[in-house]
Amino acid sequence: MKVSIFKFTLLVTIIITSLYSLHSCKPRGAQSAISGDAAAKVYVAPGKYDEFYNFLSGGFSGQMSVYGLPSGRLLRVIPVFSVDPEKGYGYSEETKPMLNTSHGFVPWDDLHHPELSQTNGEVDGRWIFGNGNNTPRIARVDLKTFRTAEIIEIPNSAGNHSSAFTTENTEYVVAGTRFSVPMDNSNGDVPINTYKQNFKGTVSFIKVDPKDGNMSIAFQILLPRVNFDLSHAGKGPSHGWFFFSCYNSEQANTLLEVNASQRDKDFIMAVNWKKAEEYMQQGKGKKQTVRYAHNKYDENTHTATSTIETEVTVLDSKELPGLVYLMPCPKSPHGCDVDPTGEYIVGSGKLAALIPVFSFAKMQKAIADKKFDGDYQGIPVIKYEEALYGEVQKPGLGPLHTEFDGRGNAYTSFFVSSEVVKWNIKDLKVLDRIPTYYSIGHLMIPGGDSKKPNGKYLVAYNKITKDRYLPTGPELAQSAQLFDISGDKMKLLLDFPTIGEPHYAQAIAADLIMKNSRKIYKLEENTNPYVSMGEGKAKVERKGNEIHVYMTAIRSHFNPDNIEGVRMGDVVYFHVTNLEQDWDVPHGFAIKGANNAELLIMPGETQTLKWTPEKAGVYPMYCTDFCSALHQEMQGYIRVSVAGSNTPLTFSTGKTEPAAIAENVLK
Ligand code: K7E
Ligand code: CUA
Repeated sequence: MKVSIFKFTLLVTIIITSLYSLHSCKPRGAQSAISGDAAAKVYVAPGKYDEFYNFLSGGFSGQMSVYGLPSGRLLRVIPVFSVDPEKGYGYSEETKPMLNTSHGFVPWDDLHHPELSQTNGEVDGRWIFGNGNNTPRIARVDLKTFRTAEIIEIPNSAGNHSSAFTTENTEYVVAGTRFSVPMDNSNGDVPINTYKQNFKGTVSFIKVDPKDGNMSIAFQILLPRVNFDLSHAGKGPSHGWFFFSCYNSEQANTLLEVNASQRDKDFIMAVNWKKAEEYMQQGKGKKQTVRYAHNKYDENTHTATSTIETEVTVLDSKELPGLVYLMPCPKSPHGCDVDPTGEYIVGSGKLAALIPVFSFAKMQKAIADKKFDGDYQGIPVIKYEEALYGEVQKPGLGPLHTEFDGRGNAYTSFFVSSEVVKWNIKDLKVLDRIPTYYSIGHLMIPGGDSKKPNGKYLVAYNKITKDRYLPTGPELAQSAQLFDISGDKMKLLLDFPTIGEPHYAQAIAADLIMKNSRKIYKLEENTNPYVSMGEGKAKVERKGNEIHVYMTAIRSHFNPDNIEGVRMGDVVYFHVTNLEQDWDVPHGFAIKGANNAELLIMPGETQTLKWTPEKAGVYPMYCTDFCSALHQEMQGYIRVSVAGSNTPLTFSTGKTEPAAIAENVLK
């Protein structure tokens, strides 16, 4: 047994290594492959706007980054699952609750798949969702503000990878567990090798409120113990269904590299979520006690709240006929992509030498005619040929993901052979192929997983950069590559470096977002309990050993900017309100020695920095964002006295003698 495992590993290693080495040296003609007019096609003149917003996941950075296309210019990094000292996200008192989980404050995650909200199967520019792959979560980013508005944790799950994909009217976004695990409400203290007795899989459907985007877990489906990898919703005729790729149907709990690559086929799982809704209405869901965090950011209080929820409703796929079916799919499927018509479902087996394309209509007929090949852990398995539309033969090596151009063509990324392959969905013929530098993961066409792709550009997100840029030590930025796909042949236009490790990305026409983009927060709508509505409202208050500084910031001073009477043992809260009402005039706030980041406060907003001084002395504070010609003058001091001192609590701006003395200390 041991010997055969090692032989197998060796074989795989030899294959992968030899394939990889083919592509780790620069292919000849890499430069000449770029045509002379490429530069003109990506040139966006100074002051002109890009045509598309491109939202990239940051992978292990936990953030999303926003680039313009076709220029490849970086426009913004949106903090989602990771703290961001640049913006004070996760450092200010107002934003800390966004990163709360059932495990407490988690300052990081691994974000893989951004997905834009859709209306009638088209991207609509309201929100973009993203998955937390480590501590399972889904985030919703509001595209009016480019800020994370909500994060919901997923119970009974570990490694939320097949997420955050949406249905055609954003009825649901989904989450599927990458790892099968013991359920949260069961005793998890079991031997790992009792996987087959004690571990289970789940997928979760998260309802999205069409008015405000608020998320809630509608139901979870209890499933066979496999690993759920990726997913996509049906659309058009297949609306009402959701498709998930699964690997490890071998149910291995160790050395998956070998042990989960034994079977010839794993599965694409088809979930009838309309049926699930019916079962929910019939009361077939079972309530389970769980714990998960649900965090929301309020735009008027500029404050996040975190609530721990304690219940989830579970539908057991084994007991509820018609809810879930499996389609065999060769071999270790990764991507699971549905074409714009909703009829074709493309599975990409990482170790398969072909791409299977399933037909939704055939799948429905097979179900009606009960063309099953028995069951797998109690779930009916549809016969492969009965659901199969056809196979793309010899497309390349290591297929991962597929996007569509809306003209009947599919584009699949091949990690091992490091290329994008264009093929026709109807006749399954390969039409074109183009190398990527190097080892592409995801690829993206604007709207490429929706009903209406914009088939002008394709971007490849590559895993390995090697010699594409100036060397920067052992680690290099990941590399994206922009291709023109408007003609018969794909053409490379541009390379651009990216942040973190982008997995999936999405793009949308700029005008769908620009017109709604928010410029300021209106001061009169600010309901933060610690707001100072004007300079006259600035004050300092003592509450026991807490000092609350109600501070204002306006070009180019803070009010107050001299504070005395803080004592050792006090905890100081700076509640800074930016009184500006002009676009693009944030003020920053930082104080010497704070074990924290800065605040970066938008016009009309209030944010709070918590500071515990560690010894008596005078501490400078200043504005960190260059806001005016006298930005450098935007500074002040806080005096901290020894514990028990009787220095009165005073505060002022522009007075050499402290004028205002806090009332509760005067008496
Ligand atoms: Cu292929 Cu997380 Cu979408 Cu990466 S996954 S590439
Ligand atoms: Cu305010 Cu610089």
